[in-house]
Amino acid sequence: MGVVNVTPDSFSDGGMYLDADAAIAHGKELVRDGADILDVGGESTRPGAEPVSADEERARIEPVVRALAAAGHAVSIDTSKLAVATAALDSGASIVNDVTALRGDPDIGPLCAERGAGLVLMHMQGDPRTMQEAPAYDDVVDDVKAFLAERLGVAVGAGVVEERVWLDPGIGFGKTLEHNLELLRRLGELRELGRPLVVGTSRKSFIGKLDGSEVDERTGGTIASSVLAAAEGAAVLRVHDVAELADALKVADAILDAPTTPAAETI
Ligand code: PMM
Repeated sequence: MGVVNVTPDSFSDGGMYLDADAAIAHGKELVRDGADILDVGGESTRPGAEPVSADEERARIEPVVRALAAAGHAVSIDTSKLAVATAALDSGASIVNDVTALRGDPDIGPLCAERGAGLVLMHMQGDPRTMQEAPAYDDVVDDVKAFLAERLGVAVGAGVVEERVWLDPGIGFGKTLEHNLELLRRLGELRELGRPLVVGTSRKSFIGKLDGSEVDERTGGTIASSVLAAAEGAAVLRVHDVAELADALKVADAILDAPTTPAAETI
């Protein structure tokens, strides 16, 4: 899953693709690099980010989703707002990536059910403005697992077909360095939920805490964490550096003599 942020302030690539044409060209490049899905987002979820209005978010993403879907690419919309999700599905997106797991706008559940859309449910403790202040868990893996099981139940209760739901531990969303490492180390336990796992470590600050890198220098840490997540059973890796990860996965697959991630059409 390649990231296409149409935002002025995402922590990793904010401002680079705010212009729709630049975002569309970037999405197409990610597909050439090996992305199976393009995750288009119009609101930054970085720690401390200010929310944007639905109208603004919609205006940012609509032309980008429309052009990329029209070019035949699978598009997910990274949003927690019903109006934005609706506009994206109307424009050809086929997956809603909701980092609030239906807590921001519960009507996204029935929307996905009605449209037959895929739905990514992600764990987050707190909200982006405050989530890194004092993250705390009894056992981070057990707590995230219980949360995802509960939200999967909510989605299915809203009519979403279980087979269309993917689950994400939300690396960096209300987690300390140790929480992130523990989740990645014990990712296999989340597979017991029976749904494909999405993992997004790309350029996140826990990498900088480990190797001292700035946000634009985190490709190595992104690749290491993503390949290990794949080896632990992640089905979808959400990254900015698609070409580098695609190469790394080819090598990992050859060594393990098995595909680390399943073919997109089988997920
Ligand atoms: N991370 C970000 C945004 N959306 N969605 C999912 N499902 N999982 C993630 O880990 C995730 C996400 C933050 O990264 P960005 O600001 O680079 O987009």
